Amino acid sequence: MNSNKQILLSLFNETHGGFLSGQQIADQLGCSRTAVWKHIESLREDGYEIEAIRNKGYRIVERPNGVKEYDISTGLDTTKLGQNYFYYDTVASTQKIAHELAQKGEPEGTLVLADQQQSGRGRMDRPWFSPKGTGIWMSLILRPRLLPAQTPQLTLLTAVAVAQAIEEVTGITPSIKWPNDLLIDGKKCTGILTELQAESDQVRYLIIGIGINVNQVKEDFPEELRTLATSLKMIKGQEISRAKLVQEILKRLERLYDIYLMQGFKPIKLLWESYADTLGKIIKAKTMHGTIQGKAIGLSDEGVLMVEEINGTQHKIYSADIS
Ligand code: BT5
Repeated sequence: MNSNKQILLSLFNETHGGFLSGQQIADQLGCSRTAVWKHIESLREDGYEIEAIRNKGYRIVERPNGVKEYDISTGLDTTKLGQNYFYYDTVASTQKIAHELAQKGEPEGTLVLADQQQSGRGRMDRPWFSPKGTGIWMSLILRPRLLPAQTPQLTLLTAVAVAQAIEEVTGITPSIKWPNDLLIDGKKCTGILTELQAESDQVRYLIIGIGINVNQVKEDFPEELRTLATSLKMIKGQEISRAKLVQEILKRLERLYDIYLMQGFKPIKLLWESYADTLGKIIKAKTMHGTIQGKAIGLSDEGVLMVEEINGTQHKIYSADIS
């Protein structure tokens, strides 16, 4: 990380889109006016459009839609999540890297994010399409003191945090399809993949993978996904800042995670239900042990989906594909 660049971006942030004079920058960075000019040029090379006006100074007109370290850390409002950050241009899967880092002892809250994944994956090793520069492909390490059986609750918690963040940044309200999809207009814009390492009665660590289609247009998706998938830009009709969305997700996740650790799943369950698309509907749940058809009647207090067959038999669904 270039810390001068980060300080400079923080200074610009504080002006809320206003001008900074060359002298102000030089004073704050403790450098010469020539060095200021070099820092400005370096930001321009990173894709920042910067206006320079004599007697006024410099102003950021347009930011690149980057997710590098200083894009995420500048203005990040968390104490833990995302404070330890690993950025990559291209990886096979951020899940794989997060597992390696967790095994090496990286702390809770460590974030791995890539601009592109070449073998992004979903549940049961299904492929997750993760093209360059347009989405958010990230994995977060958590180390909660939980029983392995409680961890599906964190998938639901994550879905709420991402839904809240999307709402805050774009004004669009997604719905949650149990357990791990966020839909807009019935199409998938986000998938969540929770993986864990555990002893029999204690979680060692959890990796929460989040994939969000942010700025793709329809033609960016392969043919087989065009009827199933959507992006925030396709819905909103304008480019969305990925960094802002990542920051908002981390902030929301941290708040909900703290509430969860102190108060348990109940408050999260209520929030989840307010976004739920699945509840009250007749669904087909394809589980590892067969297919169950019935009405989705609610979530249990542990976060398990309750389905009632037409003959009144109730089932607890721990993991399934829902249609
Ligand atoms: C998921 O699986 O929805 C979890 C996806 C998690 C992806 C993140 S990205 C960061 C981290 N690193 C990884 O390698 N993974 C995580 P599942 O419910 O199994 O859904 C997979 C299915 O979604 C596929 O079979 C496709 O039908 C569909 N799909 C694939 N790519 C998609 C995309 N970009 N947008 C919408 N749907 C997609």
